[in-house]
Amino acid sequence: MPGLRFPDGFLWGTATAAHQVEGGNVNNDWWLFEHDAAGICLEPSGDACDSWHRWGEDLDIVAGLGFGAYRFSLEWSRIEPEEGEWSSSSLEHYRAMCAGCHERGLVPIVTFHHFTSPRWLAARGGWEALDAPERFARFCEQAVGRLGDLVGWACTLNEPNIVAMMGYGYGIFPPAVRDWDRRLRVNDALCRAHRLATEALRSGPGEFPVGLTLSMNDWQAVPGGEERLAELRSESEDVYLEATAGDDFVGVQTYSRVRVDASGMLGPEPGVPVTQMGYEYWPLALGATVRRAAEVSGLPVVVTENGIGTEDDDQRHAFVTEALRALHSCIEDGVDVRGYVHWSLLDNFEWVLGYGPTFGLVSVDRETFDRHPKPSAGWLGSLAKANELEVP
Ligand code: GCO
Repeated sequence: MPGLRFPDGFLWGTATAAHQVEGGNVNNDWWLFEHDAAGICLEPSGDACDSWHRWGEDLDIVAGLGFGAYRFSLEWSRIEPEEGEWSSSSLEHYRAMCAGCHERGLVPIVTFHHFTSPRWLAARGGWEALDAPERFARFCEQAVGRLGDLVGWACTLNEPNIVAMMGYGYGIFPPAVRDWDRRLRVNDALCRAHRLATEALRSGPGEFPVGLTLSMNDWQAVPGGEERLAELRSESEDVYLEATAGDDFVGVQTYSRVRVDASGMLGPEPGVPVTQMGYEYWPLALGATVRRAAEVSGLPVVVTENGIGTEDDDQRHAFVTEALRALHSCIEDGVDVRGYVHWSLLDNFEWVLGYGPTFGLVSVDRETFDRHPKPSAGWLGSLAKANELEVP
């Protein structure tokens, strides 16, 4: 049977994030949070995947598998270790990563903030500091000044909705605040940070698409849950989708669906398998969120994260196959989808849960840091190279 072909020039990549793979990120709010004796982190990030030193090996794997893009993030606390103090060597490190992508035929998709903030900003109130958006924009200006000519795509903020919800609403990310009003105010601060950062990135060297990435769920109301669903989705997604006005794309990051009744979010439906994260196994969610992001924002969409925490690589293969079929259906219906970036390249530090959940196409020996591609890595890389999904 003919396969499902994706548009010419479709971007196929895989993703990581600085704090989850580099190791030794001691100068940010997450390092402090991980070492809080009264905290909830199962284990510290420690050396992570030692990608601060092994990034060349990572890029070799990405290119060797057949992908055309690599998404990674800059660690703000390395580049600006103290307020207004800039590390030239850290900027050169990330410039070498961008150049290394180009040398291997990979488009660098650079995320400027992936959950972690410098200790000095956290000490001043984090995203509640009145000038936090301006400090972030200044960091983006400094970074793009050194990297802009090599950036392929730029993501200003990774999942700002999660930063606000988990850090200021549920209190399970730094600064562990549980105050819904403060969470809503941080939404506004992050939307402003995105706007100022976008201006800074566009003012620097280089020409590249700019957008934010958003954690999006396939929201489904059980009878009577419609109004509550609209409320929850509005404060966690729509407020950010509306802030993308004028952007070049919106990054959609989807893992599952969420059912809602009149009182709020429901747990997994009995009988539906769940993944290592406790999410329902729901690959079709990607089609729903891509359609909604395009509809609300009116922008081209890049899937900047999709994947599954599972120890069963065959399940990962099946999950991604169904997610890509749903994505292809969006494209057939006219949705402007520019790429698919799989989360993640490596099994890595999954925040509060530590190294338990395994999202990687490649496993990493926790002692030697040796990389071991799983069968799904070769399958997805070959699919990327062919730009076609074989239909079983
Ligand atoms: C997120 C982050 C990633 C996670 C991934 C799996 O969406 O939370 O972008 O850092 O590791 O989503 O949970």
